[in-house]
Amino acid sequence: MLESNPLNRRQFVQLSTLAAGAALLTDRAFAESRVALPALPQLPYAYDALEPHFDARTMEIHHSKHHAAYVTGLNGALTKEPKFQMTEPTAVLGMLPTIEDEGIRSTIRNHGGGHWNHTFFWETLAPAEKSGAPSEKLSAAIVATFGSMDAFKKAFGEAAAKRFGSGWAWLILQDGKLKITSTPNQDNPFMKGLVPDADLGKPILGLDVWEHAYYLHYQNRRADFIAAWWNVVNWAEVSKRFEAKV
Ligand code: MN3
Repeated sequence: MLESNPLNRRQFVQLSTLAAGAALLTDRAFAESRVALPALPQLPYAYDALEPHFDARTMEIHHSKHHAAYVTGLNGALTKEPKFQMTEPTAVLGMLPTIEDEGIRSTIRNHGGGHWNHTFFWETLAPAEKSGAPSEKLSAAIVATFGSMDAFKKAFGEAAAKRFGSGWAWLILQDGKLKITSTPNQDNPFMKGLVPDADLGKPILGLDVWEHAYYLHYQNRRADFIAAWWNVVNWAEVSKRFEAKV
């Protein structure tokens, strides 16, 4: 009996302590071996850096409330679908049709799309004085495809204005060619098999035309918001995406 033998009892206690320590180490190693769940990215500029085109209050709510809610929703679904926890968000979105559970599929579509789209959006914005211009290669491709920079802006603006309700307008690369398209809700142009009336391709530039992106400052004037947005496009980043071509 352990209780009747101090030596054995001491050994037992030592062994138990070792076993408990080993279990904790295993748990920690297991937790660390997994890719961390997506987190809300920091913006590469201050909330007021895009004034007066994008006001600070809208930027703060858009990032710290709307985008944060997409991250929370996505992580809730990923916790229920452990096979995707090791996978990059872009790849998860490409695999949406393979997710059998409809509730999890639609949560990852909406919240994963929201997280991806907003992360992409923030990176393609810059303070007006740093907006710059498309690279020579991108500029040449825009002129070759749309006739001129103004014609491109007009066509993109029309796609953004025409998107009924909430959604996005996109400039994509499809088979190496530039194309303008638009998606509803938080869908995007690489959600294979899910966006029947949108062109699929690699997004180069995207504009959020959900009312939450502009309503505080522009109210119902979506056209004014679109016109203002051109002042804060990060053309260096957009050009980099175009030239990466993957
Ligand atoms: Mn948004």
